Amino acid sequence: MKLANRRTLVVGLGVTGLALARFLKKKGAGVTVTDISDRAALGSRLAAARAMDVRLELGGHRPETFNGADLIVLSPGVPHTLDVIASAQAKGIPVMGEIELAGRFIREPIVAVTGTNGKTTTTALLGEMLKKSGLRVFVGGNIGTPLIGYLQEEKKADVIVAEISSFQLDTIDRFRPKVAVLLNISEDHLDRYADFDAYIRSKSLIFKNQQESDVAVINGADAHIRSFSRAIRSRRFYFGYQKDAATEGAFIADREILLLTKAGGRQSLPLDAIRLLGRHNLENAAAAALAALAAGGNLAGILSALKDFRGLPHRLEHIATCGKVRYFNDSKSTTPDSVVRALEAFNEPVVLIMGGRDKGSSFDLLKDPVRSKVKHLIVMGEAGDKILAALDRRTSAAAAKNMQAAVFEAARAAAPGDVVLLSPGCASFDMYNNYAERGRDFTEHVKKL
Ligand code: UMA
Repeated sequence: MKLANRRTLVVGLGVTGLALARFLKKKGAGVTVTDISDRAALGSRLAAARAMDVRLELGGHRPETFNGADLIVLSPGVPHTLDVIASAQAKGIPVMGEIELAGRFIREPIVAVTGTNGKTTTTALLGEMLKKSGLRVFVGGNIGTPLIGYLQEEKKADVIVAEISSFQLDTIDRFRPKVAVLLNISEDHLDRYADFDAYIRSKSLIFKNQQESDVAVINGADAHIRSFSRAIRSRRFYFGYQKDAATEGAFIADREILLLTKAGGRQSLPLDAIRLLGRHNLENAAAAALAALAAGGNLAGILSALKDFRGLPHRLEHIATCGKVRYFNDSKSTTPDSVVRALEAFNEPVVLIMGGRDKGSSFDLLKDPVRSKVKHLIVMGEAGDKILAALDRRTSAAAAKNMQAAVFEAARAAAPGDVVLLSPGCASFDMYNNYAERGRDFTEHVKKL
């Protein structure tokens, strides 16, 4: 793909936009970066872009700029359905996302991980498994380091592990991962997609360009994934709790994860080697192990990574024990389904803090788990009333105006032996810049107890 002297337009000046501008400049392209935000909101990203000597068009997107480009590259947070983009595309101007552009230049095999929940944990764990198997690994994508950044690195990798979001999949064309992992699908981002089916279609795109020689790692019990899995061309490995003798994959049993292949191969990972909490994390571990084997990892490396991996911040993170009450920060939980998974990790009574900005999901699936596990529910943020309306009226519940009040109320309601869990099931943007800020706020108030 020739980029030298082409007029390229980067849309969005976040971490992706900056990495794109750097890459395109190095390739000799003319680069304009446009962002809907104004200078004041862009802060240090503006200074970084200025240092790169690119044309900047801020505070809005001008149709003339889009129509005058030879190539438009989108950041994941920019909906590809924007009028300015659609009309440039209608004029024949190529439009692609960062992942597609990176995929055109990366020569190493890519292992791509997607799913509604668990993709960051699985990506990080998989990266460790491959590293401990002796491979040189680059880990990037939605996890925080744009994939295109790999092309600027001096050090070359044997394999690329990429967390891929549905937003990133929406703008692929030829992107073809050697191994593609789809963990699960539940309602999410319904504020950006027309409906749930459109979101499912977006997730299925991870397999779109795979061929027979590639590998798909799929959740065998997920009905949404099953609805299209027969159409996948690559070799399918299933993971989950249901053992199916006819399939290759990972079966989670009482004491071990069994890795089974059609050729009769049978390897075992003892569950007591896994430090992560919750059933969902056993699924993540099983998926990561299968993907690691498919990408050239070995059992010793997989086991060693499982033994060392203690999870990521803001994901069922044990932050303190106070008065024999254990406090967990699960701020990364931004969907109702992830709250259900977090609750499954505990046998103790839970005081649950939920709420934030609603992404259009239904909270109905929380009714039974909350009734059986939650002794007191505290809601906060914009979605508070919607959550309460979806739950059993008999649930003991209160509303809190901010995190400090929520933590105070949780400490009051909890008895020795209970768990206090922040698992919001919503986005954070009504009160915070991101989920990490929300998790840190929770942690600070808990530490003050
Ligand atoms: N913008 C426009 N026009 C628009 C919309 C946005 O110019 O119509 C601008 C914004 O003003 C902002 C910039 O775009 O300045 C931000 O771009 P971005 O939202 O793509 O953010 P990045 O900083 O580039 O981060 C993105 C991912 N963000 C999103 O998908 C929303 C990061 O995932 C990812 O880590 C990073 O690229 C590197 O790949 C974050 C995320 O929340 C963690 N992802 C979602 C999730 O996990 O659920 C999908």
